[in-house]
Amino acid sequence: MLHKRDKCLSALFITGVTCLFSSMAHAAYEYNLTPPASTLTQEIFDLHMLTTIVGTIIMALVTGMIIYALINFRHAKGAIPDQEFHNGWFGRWAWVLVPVIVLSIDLTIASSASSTLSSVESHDKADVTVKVIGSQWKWTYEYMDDDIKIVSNLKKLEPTDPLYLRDVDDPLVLPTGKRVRFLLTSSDVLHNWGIAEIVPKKINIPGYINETWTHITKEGTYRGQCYENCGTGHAFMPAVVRAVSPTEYEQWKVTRKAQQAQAAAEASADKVWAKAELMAKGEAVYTKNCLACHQANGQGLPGVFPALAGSKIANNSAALAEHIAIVVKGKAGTAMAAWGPQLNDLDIAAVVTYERNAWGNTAGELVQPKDIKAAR
Ligand code: HEC
Ligand SMILES: [Cu+2]
Repeated sequence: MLHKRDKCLSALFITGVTCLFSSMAHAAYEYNLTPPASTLTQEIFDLHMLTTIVGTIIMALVTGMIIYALINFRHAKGAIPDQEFHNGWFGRWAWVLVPVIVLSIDLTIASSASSTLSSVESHDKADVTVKVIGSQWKWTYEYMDDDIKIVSNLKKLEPTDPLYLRDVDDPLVLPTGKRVRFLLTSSDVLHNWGIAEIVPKKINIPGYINETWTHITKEGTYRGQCYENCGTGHAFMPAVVRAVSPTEYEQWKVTRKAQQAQAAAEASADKVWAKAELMAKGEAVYTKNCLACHQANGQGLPGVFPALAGSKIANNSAALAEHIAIVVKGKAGTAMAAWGPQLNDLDIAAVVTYERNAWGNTAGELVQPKDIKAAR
């Protein structure tokens, strides 16, 4: 017959084991870290596996010894504590052996960890350098050796879509098999860029450059997000990288540069645009850059972002200059950024025209690229 205390102990043990296994069942769909797709994240992954395995073995040994002792040396079985333990050879050497074992395990992990850490912090020469700029609430990527700039905005998807809040309109494109350096910074508040499969996250600090790197080993699309709570739109700035073969990357660069050159030529031509053209372009520019704050219906968010529908600037014929000025130069100390450096004359002319004619606004003017050029 079981002693009362033993009954208690076995009940506790069974509850513990049941809890452990039921929580494992819940997490069955995701046991481990995201599978790595770069040399650096592979190193980090291996270090994680090493520590997990060492930890698991130690846990199994210690738990096993405790359980063994609980069962075999229990009072009910008539066990008597060994008063002479410290006088035997094992009792004497245990005080030396235990720290030696612990230290050697520590040093195994530490040497691996310090070599991984020095890889993370390495500044070797890179084949491609990309400046990653965080801003509320999007990522801008500038290729430092090529005249290419990508603005990655959240792609609007239905909540039922598997990629809801995880996809962008224009992802960062990178080659596999090349060393890529990232220079991280921010144009407003703290952001934090990283993508688990290919690059550890690092913080984006305004006025400061942080550096990290990758060497992607597998083609594919990799997704991360902003990891620093950066305001109300924090959840709406996913980071997406499309990794392609070096040849495909070279082709992509050529096409991309041609597209950019065409857009720039279009924007700088002293062409007079018709209302329909400006409105269509303006809506696209608005959706991409302004909608996150001023909202699709132009109503903004009361108390945070002003409504543009019926606004005393956007819907007032006397305030056209003011409207252009706030879009080009922004408003210091508020979330309204200067769009002058980010958008070309045509984009700004189009979006201002759009705002003055959409959502029931009747200010009505058509703004042309030359008006923006004059206001810069
Ligand atoms: C990050 C949020 C944010 C984004 C994105 C943004 N704005 Fe604003 N905008 C603001 C805030 C905040 C103000 C109010 C500034 C102030 O206090 O006067 C503002 C003010 C304005 C105003 C003046 C409205 C009024 O009645 O006072 C206009 C016009 C405007 N924004 C146009 C734009 C355009 C065009 C874009 C896109 C190219 C844009 N905004 C993108 C936050 C934003
Ligand atoms: Cu952010």
